Amino acid sequence: MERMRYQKKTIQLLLLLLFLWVLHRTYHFSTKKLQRIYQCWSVNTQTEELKLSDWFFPNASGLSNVTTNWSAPVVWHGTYSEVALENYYTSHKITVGLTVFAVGRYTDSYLYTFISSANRYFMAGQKVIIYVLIDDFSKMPWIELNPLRTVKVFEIKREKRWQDISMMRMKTISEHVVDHIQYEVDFLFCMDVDQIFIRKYGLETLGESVAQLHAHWFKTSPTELPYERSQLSEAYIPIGKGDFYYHAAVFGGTPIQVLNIARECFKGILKDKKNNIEAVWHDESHLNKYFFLHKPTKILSPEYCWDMIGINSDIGTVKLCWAVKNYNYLRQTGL
Ligand code: 5GW
Ligand code: MN
Repeated sequence: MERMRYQKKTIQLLLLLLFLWVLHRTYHFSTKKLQRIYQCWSVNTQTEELKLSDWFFPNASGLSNVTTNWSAPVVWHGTYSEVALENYYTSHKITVGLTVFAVGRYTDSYLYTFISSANRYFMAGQKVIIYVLIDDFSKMPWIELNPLRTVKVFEIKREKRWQDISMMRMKTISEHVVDHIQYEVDFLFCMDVDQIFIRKYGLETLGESVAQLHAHWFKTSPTELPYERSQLSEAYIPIGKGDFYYHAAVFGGTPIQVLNIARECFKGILKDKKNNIEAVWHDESHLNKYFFLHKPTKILSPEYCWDMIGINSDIGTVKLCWAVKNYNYLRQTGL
């Protein structure tokens, strides 16, 4: 009798474990998901959603054209209230992701400065996960991180053609967003490694889908922009069409939007490859086509990705700048 009861209990326990296992397989629990469910429940008790007018002041800067014709803000230094943004995000905790690729000689030349400057300036005060996609694990530099920062390193295959290194990023990014990034962060940026953060790159840059004005083309009229002009390419934009020329060195948004950007760009790249075409500026041409068809909800001024070689009176406060190619000595000077 006693033995039978014991067996019954064991079976019940096994069934319970099986049930939990099936539940876990089906729903793939993650703390981020549970947090989201909790946020949905508690949405009525929390303060309201952040409105554009709470933090964005287009007239404050004395600049013109800081709102696009589809009502997206073009964020320049001086157009936003850091205090309003920080107040809001104090009660709405977020995690921000940042992907960066380092392949071949770019690892030695740029990765250390990119990560250590991001550690200091990228989303200072917020939780950050930096995703490093590298072709050689052994080249990963040792960097001491500040609190709230995590680095996750993934090994990727090295492409033979240099054009493919930057184009295949789109495929790799989408795979990683699907596999794990979507469960880990609220916003995601994807950046080139050959850049250095030199000031706070903050909450004002976050949005559903974020595009970066290219430092060399932000004053050029649309007809002159270096879009892909061959009708045979998926990246084709007719002369006279197009809004801005965006730089592929920085783009971002929510993980789902980034997934869409990366997937669509990669689709275009593949289709062109099948037709033996390569767009004039590779992945950047396809990114420009994507943002032509799906307007970004936020645009960053060239201060957020500036080429220091150019002198320009419009550029006041540079946050991120292009690294000089082969700028290796910064590593020794310890920036
Ligand atoms: C090397 C030579 C030509 C083009 C690309 C590469 C290259 C790019 C490389 O050897 N290793 C590498 O990791 N990349 C990744 O692709 C870096 O994250 C780099 O920032 C990104 C885009 O390539 P860039 O920075 O050379 O492109 P541009 O448009 O800034 O010159
Ligand atoms: Mn670059």
